[in-house]
Amino acid sequence: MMTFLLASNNPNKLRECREILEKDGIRIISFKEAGIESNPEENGTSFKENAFIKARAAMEKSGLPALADDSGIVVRALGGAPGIYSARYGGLDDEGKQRRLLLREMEGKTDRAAAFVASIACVFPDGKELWTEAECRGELTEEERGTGGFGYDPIFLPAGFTRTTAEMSPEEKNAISHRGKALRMMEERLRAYLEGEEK
Ligand code: ITT
Repeated sequence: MMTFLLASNNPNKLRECREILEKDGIRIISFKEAGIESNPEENGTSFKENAFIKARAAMEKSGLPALADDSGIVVRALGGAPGIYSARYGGLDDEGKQRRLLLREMEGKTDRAAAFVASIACVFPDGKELWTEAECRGELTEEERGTGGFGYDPIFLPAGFTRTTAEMSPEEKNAISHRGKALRMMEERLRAYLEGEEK
């Protein structure tokens, strides 16, 4: 059994990471289950830097291999905003208010291209570090649709689909999402690394 601490305070990320990774001997535990708290300042300038800040802090506090997800939505017509600031877009901490602000900022814009990005860092107590990143391209809707998922899902339409990620089942979203893709790549890297270690 491989146990990883998920360095996240976002319950929706914890749920999705479990849905995607927990099989074939991989187990994810939360901060609560590990009995620690960690909320380092995410002062990096990229998704990658922030993912490593969170994973390293959690590994140091717990002594466990730690996985972190830093993610967000990148909107072309807004020069890449909200990007790494997605969780506190406009200084707002309410996901509904963030979505309404984003739709307002996009009013009248014909270029609605957007992408979700997920950067996954894994840090082991022996200092080994692994990293993967993936995106899910699509566009912003004009209004909210669906009640599944979290964050910006009700206003994100993945390319080639007619439903938002909030109108999809968890399985459908995970099959195409930024987080699903990046975590499946991480799983391959982890298994290869751990197999190599045993030899
Ligand atoms: P942790 O840092 O504790 O993991 P967080 O929510 O603050 O939690 P981030 O800084 O990585 O995490 O911000 C990610 C934000 O991007 C998240 O709060 C959502 O607003 C948005 N986001 C990321 N993935 C998403 C998804 O799959 N669906 C909808 N919105 C998403």
